[in-house]
Amino acid sequence: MDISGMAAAVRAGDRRALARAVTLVESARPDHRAQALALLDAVGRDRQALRLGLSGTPGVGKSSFIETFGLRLTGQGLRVAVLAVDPSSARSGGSILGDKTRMERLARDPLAFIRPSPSRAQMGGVARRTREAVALCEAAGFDVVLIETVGVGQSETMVAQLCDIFLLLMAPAGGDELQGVKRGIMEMADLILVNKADGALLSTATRTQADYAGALRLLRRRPQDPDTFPKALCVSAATGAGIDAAWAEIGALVEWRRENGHWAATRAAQAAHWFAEEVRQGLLSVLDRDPARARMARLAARVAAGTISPEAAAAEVLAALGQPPSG
Ligand SMILES: Nc1nc2c(ncn2[C@@H]2O[C@H](COP(=O)(O)OP(=O)(O)OP(=O)(O)O)[C@@H](O)[C@H]2O)c(=O)[nH]1
Ligand SMILES: [Mg+2]
Repeated sequence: MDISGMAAAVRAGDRRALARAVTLVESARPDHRAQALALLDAVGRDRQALRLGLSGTPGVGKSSFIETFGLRLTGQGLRVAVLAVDPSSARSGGSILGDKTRMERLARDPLAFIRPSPSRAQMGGVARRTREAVALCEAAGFDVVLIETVGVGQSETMVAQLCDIFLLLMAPAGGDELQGVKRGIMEMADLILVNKADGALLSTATRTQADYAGALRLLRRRPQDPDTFPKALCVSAATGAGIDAAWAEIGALVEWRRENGHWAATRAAQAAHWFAEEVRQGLLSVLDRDPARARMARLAARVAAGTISPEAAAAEVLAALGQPPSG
């Protein structure tokens, strides 16, 4: 494969080259891995996009929002990349079909690039693939990279760790449902967007937005926020209401964070996090390969049979890896 040619094409913003490049970083083949690292090195890290995370439960309107919001941005001449991150088990075939039709216009827009999530369930692999896909989109000169994830499990925490601004899309709901929103997820949000604020749902959406605004005020203040953030707003992916206001709020928050050093500090902290995480994953992967894997299987049988204690068996595996038992 001509890596330097591919790198040049990605840097020139060629979307087909970008699609091939993302396929390369997604590949699990060891020879592809080496090429992927060479490619990432060749495209450089000198360009930055605004990384927007977007999360929300199935059916809340993520795809519809991305279509409306993305078209609004491309309408201003901005180049928008959309990456989806989903633990594959959370995806039904129906939603993938739904995505295609709900983002049809954005998918055809020459200023947009849409990449559905790969069918790989393992979270560590997905996190790395997404980070590398983001880096490729930045190298390709995209202004905004939207990272979408469905609101289940660890994928939200992962996306929050790799975006500059985290948007939480919510449905209009009664007070009881609001109680059910996990605090940890609320704490990650920079903006809560109550979608479907249109037609018969408008008044419920407005009440829901006020409820979330109240709930956000009860959370501990974060250093990376100006006084008025995090915020809750109403939007409608269907009518476009509130979409410009949401973009303006994002812009204001980005500007404040840049001026106050939080933008760079957050990116630095995220890089440190992923560095440690890669080391951790790399160490853990040793256990999935022989000889450790075979040794563990042998010892597991003895542990189950009660002929060796779990602790002694673990110490034996660690010793074989040259590690003292952990204290
Ligand atoms: N009234 C109204 N309906 C909406 C709006 N946005 C989305 N919907 C509808 O809500 C349903 C789900 O929308 P999607 O955009 O597919 O939602 P999603 O969050 O991408 O769903 P998954 O991909 O399954 O997680 C569809 O029937 C949409 O037409 C909105 O702003 N107003
Ligand atoms: Mg969708």
